[in-house]
Amino acid sequence: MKDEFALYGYFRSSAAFRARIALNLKGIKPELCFIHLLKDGGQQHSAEYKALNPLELIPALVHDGHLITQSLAIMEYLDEIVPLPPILPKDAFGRARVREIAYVIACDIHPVNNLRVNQYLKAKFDADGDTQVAWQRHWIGIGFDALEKMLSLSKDTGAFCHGDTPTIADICLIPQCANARRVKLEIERWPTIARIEAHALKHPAFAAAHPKNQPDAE
Ligand SMILES: N[C@@H](CCC(=O)N[C@@H](CS)C(=O)NCC(=O)O)C(=O)O
Repeated sequence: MKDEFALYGYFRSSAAFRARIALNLKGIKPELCFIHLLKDGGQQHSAEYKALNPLELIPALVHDGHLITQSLAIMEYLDEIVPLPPILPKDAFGRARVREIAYVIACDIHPVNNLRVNQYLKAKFDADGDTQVAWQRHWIGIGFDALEKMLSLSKDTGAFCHGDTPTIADICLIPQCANARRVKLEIERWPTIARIEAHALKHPAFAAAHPKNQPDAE
């Protein structure tokens, strides 16, 4: 294995933010390929990018010529090829719990708020910017209300979502908090989430992956 990694991403993309955190935690420095989601009608729709990734979404990770899409698959792949530090707990219950939290975000909250969903709301239903923001606040709010209960009521919640070290749950949660802040939700409404976010952002792997610290940040 030559161990050459390339990450296709965009500074503001929360799914790419997830991939960046996981790569940082594993000590992998990929070549960064920037796909601007708004320029040129969305570079994710360019012929060149579509040829690489037919999903027309980011992130995409290329490792020694192998393409891996879907941030959750990327995280689990990285955990398999670089086991330390682990981002999944050792026990089956723990793994189920962190996947549960990660999936609330990656499967329930994030997809309905994606750029292409907002673009469709505008194109088909004439939803203006304020309506799109209200839509996002609604779905993030419902998801975070549930997550706050799940996290605050569990004895397994520690400094991070599960214990005191970062897992895929935190890797999904922190980028979703950034999205929540973009639509002016006050994270303090959810004290456990706010506490975990503040703690995680002090971790170098999370801080370095933050949108504001990316070379393509605007
Ligand atoms: N389930 C995918 C979601 C990927 C995704 O939706 N990425 C967004 C950015 S966060 C995107 O590329 N959006 C482009 C668009 O909607 O056209 C994953 O977890 O990787």
